[in-house]
Amino acid sequence: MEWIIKGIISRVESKDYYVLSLPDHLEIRCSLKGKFKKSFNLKKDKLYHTDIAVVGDLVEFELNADETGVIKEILNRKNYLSRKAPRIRGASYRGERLEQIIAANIDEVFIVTSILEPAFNNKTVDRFLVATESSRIKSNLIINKIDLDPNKTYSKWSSLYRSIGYYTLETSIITGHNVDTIKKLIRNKKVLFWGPSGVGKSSILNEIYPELNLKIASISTSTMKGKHTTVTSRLFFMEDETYIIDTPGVREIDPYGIKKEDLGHFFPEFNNFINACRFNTCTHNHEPGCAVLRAVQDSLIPEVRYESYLRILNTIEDDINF
Ligand SMILES: Nc1nc2c(ncn2[C@@H]2O[C@H](COP(=O)(O)OP(=O)(O)O)[C@@H](O)[C@H]2O)c(=O)[nH]1
Ligand SMILES: [Mg+2]
Ligand SMILES: [Zn+2]
Repeated sequence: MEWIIKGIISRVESKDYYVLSLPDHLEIRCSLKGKFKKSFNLKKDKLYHTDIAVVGDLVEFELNADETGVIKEILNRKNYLSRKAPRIRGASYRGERLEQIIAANIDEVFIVTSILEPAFNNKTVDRFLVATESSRIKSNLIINKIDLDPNKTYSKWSSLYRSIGYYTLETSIITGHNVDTIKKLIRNKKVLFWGPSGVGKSSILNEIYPELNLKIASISTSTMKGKHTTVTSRLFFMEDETYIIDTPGVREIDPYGIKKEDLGHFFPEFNNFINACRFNTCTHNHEPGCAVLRAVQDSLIPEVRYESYLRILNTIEDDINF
Protein backbone atom coordinates (compact mmCIF):
# COMPACT_ATOMS: atom_id res chain seq x y z
CA MET A 1 0.00 0.00 0.00
CA GLU A 2 1.41 3.38 -1.00
CA TRP A 3 -0.68 5.61 1.18
CA ILE A 4 1.73 7.86 3.05
CA ILE A 5 0.33 10.02 5.82
CA LYS A 6 1.98 12.47 8.19
CA GLY A 7 1.62 12.53 11.94
CA ILE A 8 3.37 13.85 15.02
CA ILE A 9 4.75 11.59 17.70
CA SER A 10 2.77 12.25 20.86
CA ARG A 11 4.11 9.46 23.01
CA VAL A 12 7.01 7.04 22.97
CA GLU A 13 6.06 3.66 24.34
CA SER A 14 9.36 2.00 23.63
CA LYS A 15 12.09 2.05 21.01
CA ASP A 16 9.73 -0.01 18.86
CA TYR A 17 6.34 1.61 19.44
CA TYR A 18 5.17 5.18 19.09
CA VAL A 19 1.77 6.83 19.35
CA LEU A 20 1.09 9.42 16.67
CA SER A 21 -1.36 12.29 16.83
CA LEU A 22 -3.34 13.06 13.70
CA PRO A 23 -5.87 15.84 13.04
CA ASP A 24 -9.27 15.55 14.77
CA HIS A 25 -7.70 14.06 17.87
CA LEU A 26 -7.09 10.75 16.18
CA GLU A 27 -4.29 8.61 17.49
CA ILE A 28 -2.52 5.70 15.90
CA ARG A 29 0.02 3.28 17.26
CA CYS A 30 3.00 2.75 15.00
CA SER A 31 6.05 0.59 14.84
CA LEU A 32 9.28 1.75 13.32
CA LYS A 33 10.45 0.56 9.95
CA GLY A 34 13.36 -1.82 10.29
CA LYS A 35 15.87 0.46 8.57
CA PHE A 36 15.91 2.85 11.54
CA LYS A 37 16.73 0.14 14.02
CA LYS A 38 19.32 -1.31 11.70
CA SER A 39 21.17 1.99 11.34
CA PHE A 40 20.77 2.64 15.08
CA ASN A 41 22.46 -0.65 15.86
CA LEU A 42 25.11 -0.20 13.20
CA LYS A 43 26.11 3.14 14.64
CA LYS A 44 25.98 1.98 18.21
CA ASP A 45 29.69 2.43 18.76
CA LYS A 46 29.57 5.98 17.53
CA LEU A 47 26.18 6.83 18.90
CA TYR A 48 25.86 9.95 20.98
CA HIS A 49 22.16 9.93 21.76
CA THR A 50 19.67 7.49 23.17
CA ASP A 51 16.65 8.10 20.95
CA ILE A 52 15.62 7.23 17.40
CA ALA A 53 12.37 9.15 17.25
CA VAL A 54 11.06 11.53 19.91
CA VAL A 55 7.92 13.35 21.00
CA GLY A 56 7.25 16.21 18.60
CA ASP A 57 8.84 14.51 15.62
CA LEU A 58 6.95 14.87 12.37
CA VAL A 59 6.87 11.49 10.67
CA GLU A 60 5.48 9.80 7.59
CA PHE A 61 3.79 6.49 8.08
CA GLU A 62 1.92 3.79 6.23
CA LEU A 63 -1.36 2.44 7.47
CA ASN A 64 -1.69 -1.28 8.12
CA ALA A 65 -4.94 -3.17 7.64
CA ASP A 66 -5.37 -3.47 11.42
CA GLU A 67 -5.29 0.33 11.99
CA THR A 68 -1.77 0.37 13.30
CA GLY A 69 0.97 1.97 11.26
CA VAL A 70 4.61 1.80 10.28
CA ILE A 71 6.79 4.89 10.49
CA LYS A 72 8.73 5.21 7.23
CA GLU A 73 10.40 8.59 7.57
CA ILE A 74 11.33 10.91 10.40
CA LEU A 75 11.38 14.43 8.98
CA ASN A 76 14.18 16.86 9.81
CA ARG A 77 13.88 18.49 13.22
CA LYS A 78 13.59 22.26 13.42
CA ASN A 79 15.16 22.00 16.89
CA TYR A 80 15.18 19.73 19.89
CA LEU A 81 15.61 19.96 23.62
CA SER A 82 17.95 17.58 25.37
CA ARG A 83 19.88 16.87 28.51
CA LYS A 84 22.50 14.37 29.52
CA ALA A 85 21.00 10.95 29.91
CA PRO A 86 20.77 10.02 33.57
CA ARG A 87 23.64 7.95 34.86
CA ILE A 88 22.22 4.47 34.54
CA ARG A 89 23.90 1.29 33.58
CA GLY A 90 23.86 0.78 29.83
CA ALA A 91 23.28 4.46 29.13
CA SER A 92 26.91 5.32 28.82
CA TYR A 93 29.60 4.41 26.39
CA ARG A 94 33.14 4.29 27.71
CA GLY A 95 32.00 6.24 30.72
CA GLU A 96 30.79 9.18 28.65
CA ARG A 97 27.22 10.24 29.01
CA LEU A 98 24.83 10.18 26.10
CA GLU A 99 22.38 12.79 24.98
CA GLN A 100 18.75 12.23 25.86
CA ILE A 101 16.30 14.12 23.68
CA ILE A 102 13.28 15.40 25.58
CA ALA A 103 11.27 16.56 22.56
CA ALA A 104 11.61 18.09 19.10
CA ASN A 105 10.09 20.93 17.07
CA ILE A 106 9.28 23.29 19.92
CA ASP A 107 8.43 27.00 19.59
CA GLU A 108 8.78 27.92 23.24
CA VAL A 109 9.61 26.29 26.55
CA PHE A 110 7.92 27.28 29.79
CA ILE A 111 10.16 26.52 32.71
CA VAL A 112 7.80 26.03 35.61
CA THR A 113 8.91 26.50 39.22
CA SER A 114 7.13 27.18 42.49
CA ILE A 115 8.08 29.70 45.12
CA LEU A 116 7.35 27.18 47.90
CA GLU A 117 6.53 23.49 48.18
CA PRO A 118 9.03 22.83 46.67
CA ALA A 119 11.03 25.96 47.47
CA PHE A 120 12.30 28.07 44.57
CA ASN A 121 15.83 27.06 43.62
CA ASN A 122 17.51 29.54 41.30
CA LYS A 123 20.45 27.20 40.63
CA THR A 124 18.04 24.61 39.27
CA VAL A 125 16.25 27.23 37.17
CA ASP A 126 19.57 28.30 35.69
CA ARG A 127 20.41 24.75 34.65
CA PHE A 128 17.11 24.49 32.79
CA LEU A 129 17.75 27.86 31.18
CA VAL A 130 21.21 26.82 30.02
CA ALA A 131 19.69 23.73 28.41
CA THR A 132 17.03 25.73 26.54
CA GLU A 133 19.52 28.44 25.53
CA SER A 134 21.95 25.88 24.16
CA SER A 135 19.09 24.37 22.13
CA ARG A 136 18.29 27.90 20.92
CA ILE A 137 14.69 27.64 22.05
CA LYS A 138 12.94 30.66 23.51
CA SER A 139 12.23 30.12 27.16
CA ASN A 140 9.90 31.73 29.63
CA LEU A 141 9.74 31.34 33.37
CA ILE A 142 6.68 30.61 35.50
CA ILE A 143 6.87 31.04 39.27
CA ASN A 144 3.81 29.19 40.55
CA LYS A 145 2.11 28.83 43.96
CA ILE A 146 2.42 32.50 44.83
CA ASP A 147 -0.66 32.03 47.02
CA LEU A 148 1.72 30.36 49.50
CA ASP A 149 3.93 33.45 49.71
CA PRO A 150 1.99 36.43 51.13
CA ASN A 151 5.25 38.32 51.69
CA LYS A 152 5.91 38.22 47.97
CA THR A 153 9.46 36.97 48.25
CA TYR A 154 8.95 35.71 44.70
CA SER A 155 9.11 39.26 43.33
CA LYS A 156 12.86 39.37 43.95
CA TRP A 157 13.25 36.40 41.61
CA SER A 158 10.83 37.57 38.98
CA SER A 159 12.58 40.96 38.82
CA LEU A 160 15.93 39.24 38.49
CA TYR A 161 14.88 37.07 35.55
CA ARG A 162 12.98 39.93 33.90
CA SER A 163 16.08 42.11 34.15
CA ILE A 164 17.97 39.47 32.18
CA GLY A 165 15.26 39.48 29.55
CA TYR A 166 13.27 36.36 30.33
CA TYR A 167 9.53 36.69 30.17
CA THR A 168 8.50 35.78 33.71
CA LEU A 169 5.02 35.17 35.08
CA GLU A 170 3.90 34.75 38.67
CA THR A 171 0.98 32.35 38.87
CA SER A 172 -1.34 30.53 41.22
CA ILE A 173 -3.96 27.98 40.38
CA ILE A 174 -5.58 28.67 43.77
CA THR A 175 -6.29 32.32 42.96
CA GLY A 176 -6.18 31.84 39.20
CA HIS A 177 -3.58 34.60 38.93
CA ASN A 178 -2.16 34.86 35.38
CA VAL A 179 -3.58 31.53 34.24
CA ASP A 180 -5.39 33.30 31.37
CA THR A 181 -2.18 35.06 30.44
CA ILE A 182 -0.47 31.71 29.91
CA LYS A 183 -3.41 30.53 27.82
CA LYS A 184 -3.10 33.55 25.54
CA LEU A 185 0.66 33.17 25.34
CA ILE A 186 0.66 29.58 24.18
CA ARG A 187 -2.09 30.01 21.57
CA ASN A 188 -1.03 28.65 18.17
CA LYS A 189 2.37 27.61 19.45
CA LYS A 190 4.09 24.33 20.10
CA VAL A 191 5.09 24.64 23.72
CA LEU A 192 6.77 22.45 26.26
CA PHE A 193 6.32 22.67 30.03
CA TRP A 194 9.48 21.73 31.84
CA GLY A 195 10.69 21.90 35.42
CA PRO A 196 11.11 20.10 38.71
CA SER A 197 8.38 17.74 39.88
CA GLY A 198 5.57 18.94 42.11
CA VAL A 199 5.72 22.59 41.02
CA GLY A 200 2.32 22.47 39.30
CA LYS A 201 2.99 21.88 35.61
CA SER A 202 0.09 19.50 35.13
CA SER A 203 -2.17 21.55 37.41
CA ILE A 204 -1.61 24.67 35.33
CA LEU A 205 -2.26 22.79 32.11
CA ASN A 206 -5.48 21.34 33.51
CA GLU A 207 -6.53 24.82 34.59
CA ILE A 208 -5.96 26.23 31.12
CA TYR A 209 -7.57 23.31 29.32
CA PRO A 210 -9.92 21.45 31.68
CA GLU A 211 -10.66 18.98 28.88
CA LEU A 212 -7.03 17.91 29.08
CA ASN A 213 -7.65 16.21 32.40
CA LEU A 214 -4.22 14.69 32.33
CA LYS A 215 -5.11 11.73 34.53
CA ILE A 216 -7.98 10.65 32.31
CA ALA A 217 -5.76 11.00 29.28
CA SER A 218 -3.29 8.52 30.69
CA ILE A 219 -6.03 6.06 31.67
CA SER A 220 -7.50 6.07 28.16
CA THR A 221 -4.24 5.19 26.48
CA SER A 222 -4.09 1.94 24.60
CA THR A 223 -1.47 0.34 26.80
CA MET A 224 -1.16 0.86 30.53
CA LYS A 225 2.39 -0.33 30.60
CA GLY A 226 4.68 1.77 32.72
CA LYS A 227 1.89 4.15 33.61
CA HIS A 228 3.32 4.98 37.01
CA THR A 229 6.96 4.85 36.12
CA THR A 230 6.89 6.60 32.77
CA VAL A 231 9.82 8.85 32.11
CA THR A 232 8.65 10.11 28.76
CA SER A 233 6.97 13.32 27.69
CA ARG A 234 3.49 13.56 26.19
CA LEU A 235 2.13 15.79 23.50
CA PHE A 236 -1.47 17.03 23.36
CA PHE A 237 -3.18 18.80 20.50
CA MET A 238 -5.35 21.66 21.68
CA GLU A 239 -7.19 24.34 19.72
CA ASP A 240 -5.99 25.49 16.28
CA GLU A 241 -2.23 25.12 15.94
CA THR A 242 -1.60 24.80 19.65
CA TYR A 243 0.11 21.80 21.02
CA ILE A 244 1.41 21.22 24.48
CA ILE A 245 4.07 18.87 25.73
CA ASP A 246 3.83 17.94 29.39
CA THR A 247 7.00 16.43 30.79
CA PRO A 248 7.58 14.31 33.85
CA GLY A 249 9.24 16.13 36.70
CA VAL A 250 12.99 15.93 36.88
CA ARG A 251 15.00 16.68 39.97
CA GLU A 252 18.09 18.01 38.28
CA ILE A 253 19.24 18.30 34.74
CA ASP A 254 22.68 18.38 33.24
CA PRO A 255 22.81 20.34 30.01
CA TYR A 256 24.36 18.28 27.24
CA GLY A 257 27.32 18.92 24.98
CA ILE A 258 28.47 22.28 26.29
CA LYS A 259 32.13 23.16 26.26
CA LYS A 260 33.55 25.16 29.13
CA GLU A 261 34.47 28.11 26.94
CA ASP A 262 30.95 28.21 25.47
CA LEU A 263 28.95 28.11 28.69
CA GLY A 264 29.00 31.90 29.14
CA HIS A 265 27.08 32.34 25.90
CA PHE A 266 24.10 30.61 27.47
CA PHE A 267 23.87 33.31 30.13
CA PRO A 268 22.40 36.09 27.96
CA GLU A 269 23.46 38.87 30.34
CA PHE A 270 27.12 37.85 29.91
CA ASN A 271 27.03 38.46 26.19
CA ASN A 272 27.62 42.20 26.44
CA PHE A 273 30.93 41.54 28.16
CA ILE A 274 32.33 38.30 26.76
CA ASN A 275 33.93 39.95 23.74
CA ALA A 276 35.89 42.27 26.00
CA CYS A 277 37.66 39.43 27.82
CA ARG A 278 41.41 39.38 27.19
CA PHE A 279 41.43 35.74 26.07
CA ASN A 280 38.90 34.41 23.60
CA THR A 281 38.99 31.07 25.39
CA CYS A 282 38.18 32.78 28.69
CA THR A 283 35.98 30.68 30.96
CA HIS A 284 35.32 33.74 33.16
CA ASN A 285 36.80 32.01 36.13
CA HIS A 286 39.59 34.16 37.54
CA GLU A 287 41.42 34.57 34.24
CA PRO A 288 43.25 37.92 34.06
CA GLY A 289 41.46 40.58 32.04
CA CYS A 290 38.08 38.88 32.32
CA ALA A 291 35.35 41.41 31.51
CA VAL A 292 32.60 39.16 32.88
CA LEU A 293 34.26 39.03 36.27
CA ARG A 294 34.62 42.79 36.29
CA ALA A 295 30.95 43.17 35.37
CA VAL A 296 30.03 40.96 38.33
CA GLN A 297 32.14 43.15 40.63
CA ASP A 298 30.46 46.25 39.19
CA SER A 299 27.02 44.67 39.77
CA LEU A 300 26.28 44.71 36.05
CA ILE A 301 25.83 40.93 36.17
CA PRO A 302 23.79 39.52 39.08
CA GLU A 303 26.04 37.71 41.51
CA VAL A 304 23.61 34.80 41.99
CA ARG A 305 23.70 34.12 38.27
CA TYR A 306 27.48 34.19 38.26
CA GLU A 307 27.48 31.70 41.15
CA SER A 308 25.21 29.43 39.10
CA TYR A 309 27.56 29.83 36.18
CA LEU A 310 30.58 28.77 38.23
CA ARG A 311 28.75 25.80 39.63
CA ILE A 312 27.73 24.54 36.20
CA LEU A 313 31.22 25.25 34.87
CA ASN A 314 32.72 23.05 37.56
CA THR A 315 30.41 20.16 36.74
CA ILE A 316 30.97 20.19 33.00
CA GLU A 317 32.63 16.96 32.07
CA ASP A 318 34.61 16.52 28.95
CA ASP A 319 31.73 15.67 26.68
CA ILE A 320 32.18 14.04 23.36
CA ASN A 321 33.06 16.79 20.92
CA PHE A 322 31.47 16.88 17.53
N1 LIG B 1 -0.91 26.14 46.83
C1 LIG B 1 -0.78 25.78 45.54
N2 LIG B 1 -0.65 24.48 45.20
C2 LIG B 1 -0.53 24.16 43.89
C3 LIG B 1 -0.54 25.16 42.88
N3 LIG B 1 -0.37 24.53 41.68
C4 LIG B 1 -0.27 23.21 41.96
N4 LIG B 1 -0.38 22.98 43.27
C5 LIG B 1 -0.30 21.66 43.94
O1 LIG B 1 1.02 21.14 43.76
C6 LIG B 1 0.99 19.71 43.67
C7 LIG B 1 1.76 19.23 42.47
O2 LIG B 1 1.11 19.65 41.29
P1 LIG B 1 1.34 18.95 39.88
O3 LIG B 1 0.52 19.68 38.88
O4 LIG B 1 1.15 17.49 39.97
O5 LIG B 1 2.90 19.24 39.65
P2 LIG B 1 3.86 18.75 38.45
O6 LIG B 1 4.65 17.60 38.98
O7 LIG B 1 4.75 19.91 38.17
O8 LIG B 1 3.02 18.40 37.29
C8 LIG B 1 -0.50 19.32 43.65
O9 LIG B 1 -0.85 18.89 44.94
C9 LIG B 1 -1.20 20.62 43.31
O10 LIG B 1 -2.49 20.69 43.86
C10 LIG B 1 -0.69 26.54 43.28
O11 LIG B 1 -0.72 27.46 42.48
N5 LIG B 1 -0.79 26.78 44.62
MG1 LIG C 1 2.94 16.54 36.13
ZN1 LIG D 1 36.04 36.23 30.80
